[in-house]
Amino acid sequence: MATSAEAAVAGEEQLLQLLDENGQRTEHARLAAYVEDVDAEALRGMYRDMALTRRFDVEATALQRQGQLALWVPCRGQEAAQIGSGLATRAGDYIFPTYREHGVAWTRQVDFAEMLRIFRGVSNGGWDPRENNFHMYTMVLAAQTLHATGYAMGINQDQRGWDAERRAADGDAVVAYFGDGASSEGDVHESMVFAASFDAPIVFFCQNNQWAISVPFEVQSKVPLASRAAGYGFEGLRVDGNDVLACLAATRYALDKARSGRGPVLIEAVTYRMSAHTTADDPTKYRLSTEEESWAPKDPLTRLETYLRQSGQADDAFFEQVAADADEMAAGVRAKAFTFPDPVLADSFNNVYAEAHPLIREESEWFRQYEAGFADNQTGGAR
Ligand SMILES: Cc1ncc(C[n+]2csc(CCOP(=O)(O)OP(=O)(O)O)c2C)c(N)n1
Repeated sequence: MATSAEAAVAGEEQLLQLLDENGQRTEHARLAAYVEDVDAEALRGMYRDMALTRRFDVEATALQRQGQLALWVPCRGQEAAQIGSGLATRAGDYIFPTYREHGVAWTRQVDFAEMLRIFRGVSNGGWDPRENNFHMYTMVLAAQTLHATGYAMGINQDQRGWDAERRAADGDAVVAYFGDGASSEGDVHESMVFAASFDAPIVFFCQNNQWAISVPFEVQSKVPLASRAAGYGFEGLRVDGNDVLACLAATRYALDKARSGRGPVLIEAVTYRMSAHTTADDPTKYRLSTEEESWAPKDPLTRLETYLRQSGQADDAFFEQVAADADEMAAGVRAKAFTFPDPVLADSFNNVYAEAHPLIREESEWFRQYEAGFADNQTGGAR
């Protein structure tokens, strides 16, 4: 019989699933309890959230191609992992995203258009993280996992003296999102050691989309990422990341466990990045179209649509309405993006430190003089 390590190497660890790729419900004794309340309306809502996220992604990609955004980071294919996990959170929970979590942002009521500010280059952020407990995007891989663990340890301080029952009912938790590539960063390791040592209320949610730009998953890890959790002394779950119901159930379970003081959980959502890494990337240079095609039948939207139709929980009229709403949303996002004012350069200097700093003041003055040098040219004056 294979040892657990050998089984992990062979990728035999169980993939948790509630909705298979043919759109059929599957039984799962452990997860089922976490989606008992999900009725037809909730399922339609999840479909709608995924469809709007995909439509937003298409619109943002088009805006980048038209020169209106400096860059776009598509999330096509990862909608179930994002909507399922995002919907599992409570308002008081705090989310630390990477840079691709547009669907999670949507579940936290962050306005889609506001999310374009950073990619249009008019802001270093785009939204106020305190309004929705949804942190700024983090471009430095895995840095946010340290912030997230620190925040979760802070929650422990705030909730000191609370018993497990009160924590479960009223306690807060943290979700840290990162990718399979980021899992190779030392920051993730340090975050997990601290989180385990202090039973920090945190769920590490890794979207394993198989590629870290051009580096395949096999180079990041010899074992499924979920199995790494055991090395830190906490639980790891390997979930079908294209199954929105399984992602919802697994994240609800993990958040319950973490917030009630029973330690962190690592979720590895096995999914696929169907688009390019960013609009600056060309995946045809490093992966085969046959691989991309092999993931198409697992599409998270298609499988939920199949299930909703076959079980009579949604009809043509519903899907037509969602498509129309999505087009209307996309037009609104586009129109709003054009209204963003140009950034004030002085702010870039003023926002580096909370208080005045002599070096920044010096650099700011140098830049002011540098810019003033162009004024003569513009007015045609002599230099
Ligand atoms: C510390 C650091 N190293 C390298 C990079 C360059 N970089 C940007 S995205 C990326 C790949 C990330 O892959 P993964 O974590 O799997 O996330 P994905 O983009 O696939 O969602 C790399 C290497 C970076 N942003 N930060």
